[in-house]
Amino acid sequence: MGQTASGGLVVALQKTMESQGGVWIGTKLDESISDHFLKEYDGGKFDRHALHLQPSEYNDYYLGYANSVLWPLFHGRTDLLDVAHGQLAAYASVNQKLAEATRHLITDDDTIWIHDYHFIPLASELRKLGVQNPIGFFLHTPFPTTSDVHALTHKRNLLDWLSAYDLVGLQTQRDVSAMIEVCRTVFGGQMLSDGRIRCQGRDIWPASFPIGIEAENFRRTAEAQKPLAPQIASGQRLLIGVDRLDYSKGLPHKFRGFQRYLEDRASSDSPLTLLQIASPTREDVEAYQEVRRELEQITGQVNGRFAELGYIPIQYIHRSVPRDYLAGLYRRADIALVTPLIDGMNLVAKEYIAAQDPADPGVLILSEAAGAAEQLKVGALMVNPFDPGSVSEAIQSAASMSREERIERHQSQWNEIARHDVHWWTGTFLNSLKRNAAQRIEHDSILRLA
Ligand code: ADQ
Repeated sequence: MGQTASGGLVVALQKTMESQGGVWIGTKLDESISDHFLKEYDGGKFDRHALHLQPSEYNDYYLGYANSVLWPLFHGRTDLLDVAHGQLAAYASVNQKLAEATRHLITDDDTIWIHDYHFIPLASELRKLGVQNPIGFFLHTPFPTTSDVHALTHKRNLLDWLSAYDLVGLQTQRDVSAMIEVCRTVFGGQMLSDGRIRCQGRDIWPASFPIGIEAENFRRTAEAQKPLAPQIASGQRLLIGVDRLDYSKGLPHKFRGFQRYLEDRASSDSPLTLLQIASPTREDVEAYQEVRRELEQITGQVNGRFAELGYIPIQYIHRSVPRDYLAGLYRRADIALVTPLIDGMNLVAKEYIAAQDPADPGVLILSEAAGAAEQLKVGALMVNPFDPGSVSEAIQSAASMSREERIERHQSQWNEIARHDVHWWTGTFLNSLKRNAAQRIEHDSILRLA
């Protein structure tokens, strides 16, 4: 680790692993190797292992099938699919090798929890090696719609891979509905009364577990931060955005929405500054380079048009920042602009709520397309991220909202994220997983006796 984590999965799982212990296994590019090996790392409070990948596998498996096929597909961007020969084979083979390399680490009483779209086939590979332990899967991204799944050449794989799990965890009810629809229309599946979907003699067991943050802890971190006066002028009203620089986060749309606000606002109002912190991500993939170029261009245009002496409309910072500093920035910001075009959950929305001073909180502007909308829509100002007018209106409402209304909205959001925090998420997922696995094992033993 060592660096500042700026991916939602890593941020969430780090907390889970620190409190529960266990072994965290992943993959890692290693340009010096000609064969696979599993290496142990010092994980601090838990054990870490990584399967080292050769550059060609990293290209075809990680940058290729995982991030140029599955990621865009799961985010409704089939226009960005970059399908190349050998990617699917590399994806299947890395998962198979990971199963083989880790088989010896698994003891009878272990529970196995596999995360995200890079490793969907892993349970099926482990089952082939005789692993009978409870195996759960959690998808951090949205589940694709039926029309998007049709863009996959080998769709049947999804059924084979997902049905090897005792539980498939999804972020939202929207995702569960999408999965049911895909199973029904693509695989001819039927819902069973206990929530399973039976497709061609196989069962998939989906349920939603909205991922949370360490809310109390994050609140305390934000509270403990010294005022950020040297960096941000004291009277400056601030909008904050914090995102990986990913096309799903809709950063160019956000900047155009902010531009519309600058055009629409009354000239008597002192304008807000948008502080956008965008961490670099997957920079080897062409689609990411494009979104970065676009963002730099819009920033230049907006600042060129609206900047004045002592006022820069957009401060765009293209790097990760330490988490405690981030917590302080959230607390300092009057408004958060969380406007992904689509998102599994979006932890930034929850971090912003947690960081606020309950007696004088800021306002969350949230995209209707973020998974977090299912939990936070009551307190947030909801926007259509594709419509600059919708974003502009929300900024104006947030900027003029009374303290009483801000407190009331914040209170309901805080109650939600404090109750459904990352520990709740881990506990409910693992309990459901163990229950389902026990049911499978009992069912299998009845079949053997019959
Ligand atoms: P991400 O797409 O990475 O996660 P998100 O949920 O917003 O998105 O999490 C990003 C995390 O990284 C947050 O904790 C944020 O604070 C941090 N971060 C982002 N930019 C940063 C920066 N510049 N500096 C420091 N920290 C930064 C995926 C899915 C999401 C889902 C999560 C968790 O795409 O939909 O919410 O997993 O399941």
